[in-house]
Amino acid sequence: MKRIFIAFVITACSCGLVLAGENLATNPSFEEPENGVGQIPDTWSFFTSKMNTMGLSDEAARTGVQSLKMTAQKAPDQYQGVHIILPVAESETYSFSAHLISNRDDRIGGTAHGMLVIEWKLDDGTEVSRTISDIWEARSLSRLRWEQIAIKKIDVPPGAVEAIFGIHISDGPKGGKGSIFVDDVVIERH
Ligand SMILES: [Ca+2]
Repeated sequence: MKRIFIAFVITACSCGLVLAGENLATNPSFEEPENGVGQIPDTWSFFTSKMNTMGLSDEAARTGVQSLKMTAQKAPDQYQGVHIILPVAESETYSFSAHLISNRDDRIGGTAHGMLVIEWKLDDGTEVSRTISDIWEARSLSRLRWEQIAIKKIDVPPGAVEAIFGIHISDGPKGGKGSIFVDDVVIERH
């Protein structure tokens, strides 16, 4: 009986079924690649308006030994971030969260701010809509404790078949300075 049960579990996982509460974010703690300081985390893609000033760091970690360090570009109106893309379907509901902390040695400042964003896409790549978390601002982000930022239980909009889950940082109208660390991303399907 035990053997049959194990076989069932393996089958269920191999065909892509997702159990409730499973974290769909790949490389969620930014531990891959190992010894990856300065690199873009495995399975994540980056985007930027100008410079790429993001990369893995071992200066801070909420779990494991690495996090994603996101540094302001020090110029007005610049933005950048990382994202992963997942297939979605109508009738599904998603939550998306991450933990952030300001770099105590190079505190985030200026007009820097950021947010989590889910971009919902149609089959032809057209954006249906986007869901944005509360915005964190440099002046209020702690350098002493990790804070969670989250989008909670959002229904997939009609027609969407793909979602881009992004962690964004913007320099704001006067430019930003300093850096933050991001760790422990969770994407859940409810
Ligand atoms: Ca980590």
